[in-house]
Amino acid sequence: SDSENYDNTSFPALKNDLYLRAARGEATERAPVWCMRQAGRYLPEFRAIRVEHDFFRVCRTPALATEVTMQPIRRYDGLLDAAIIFSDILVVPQAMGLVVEMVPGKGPHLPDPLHTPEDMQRLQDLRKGFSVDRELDYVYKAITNTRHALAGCVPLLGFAGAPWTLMAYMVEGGGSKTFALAKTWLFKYPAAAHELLGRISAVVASFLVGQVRAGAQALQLFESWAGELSPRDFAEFSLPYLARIASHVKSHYPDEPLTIFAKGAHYALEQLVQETAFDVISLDWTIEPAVACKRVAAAASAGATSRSSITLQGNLDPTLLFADPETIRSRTAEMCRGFGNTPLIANLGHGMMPTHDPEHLRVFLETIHETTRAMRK
Ligand code: 1CP
Repeated sequence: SDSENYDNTSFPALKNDLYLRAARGEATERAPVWCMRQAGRYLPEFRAIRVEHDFFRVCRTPALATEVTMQPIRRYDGLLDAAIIFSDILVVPQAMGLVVEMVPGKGPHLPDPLHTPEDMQRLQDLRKGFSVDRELDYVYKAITNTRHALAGCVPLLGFAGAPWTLMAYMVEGGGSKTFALAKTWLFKYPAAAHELLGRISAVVASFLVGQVRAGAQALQLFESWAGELSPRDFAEFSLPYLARIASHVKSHYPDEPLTIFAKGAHYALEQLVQETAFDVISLDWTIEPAVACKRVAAAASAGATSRSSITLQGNLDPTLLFADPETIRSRTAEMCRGFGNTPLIANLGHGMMPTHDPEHLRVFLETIHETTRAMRK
């Protein structure tokens, strides 16, 4: 039954809509739960696939991307409330013309990054015939195929990297401790930085619209390196692009739930509520749930376009999954209580790590189910 199906005009009916209802701010009988990087190297079944196939080969082969996306859904049978399509945020810089390699045990490596603004000439240009839909069609095919494989058991999430985070990789050539090169661009070549961020934004916006067309039932934008920016620079170099992308997607698909994960930027919670169209704000673990709930509620009612609700997502420190099961249970329950009655999509505050024990993730998932069900009785 691993035959491929790229028909995006009719999909199996959705059986578990907890994630979608929570994202819309509706009351649910328990909080839905999923985990960033829920497919990946902490799973032996994923490592087995990676022994035989290069990372981007998996992304580009719909049958393999579907298989890897399904692995955590199968293993945690009934415990996960969403699947996230297997891909990477670096597929966008790759589509824009940069070489991206995935170095085992290290992460993404761009051998020829953007050194100066002149290097932007090497990038594919939407004004000169570059087609996002053609270059990234393999992601759309993986999404459509996975929607059929899921058979409606949980919704499928699409995603993309946010402009500042993608720019950071495109200038640094990989991960970084200080992001000195990428931040130097912001301060030394602000006009070129804005041009680059604008060009990335246009690609990301159209990529996200294409993912919805292909079958993604909700989307998450990852601004993973937001916390490297000062609040002032986040306001200049990140927030306007996040807002632009969200309104572009909403102009095509007003009902599509959108999540923003701006890691390290909880100083900007109010701005995210008041100045963007995201439905869900994903929190890292450096803010207390109760504090986030209070601030977000206040911002929502005080905003110019006061919003009926904001859903929060998060936010257990992923490192807690290295603790013993009792500690995982008590700290997860504590987290759930911290969110109180605020619409919640339970998650970690960042992704799963390769050294996590899959059974410890199970403890987290079970605790979310039990605790939030009991809280809502
Ligand atoms: O469940 C899933 O695994 C979904 C697919 C997924 C997603 C949503 C992968 C697979 N990567 C991502 C997003 C992603 N990729 C982000 C945003 C989320 C986050 O902040 O964690 C970022 C920053 C990346 C870049 C990236 N890709 C890194 C981080 C490196 C750094 O700078 O610290 C790494 C290690 C990768 C490789 C990667 N992507 C995904 C997997 C499973 C892996 C492991 C690589 C391998 O198998 O060799």
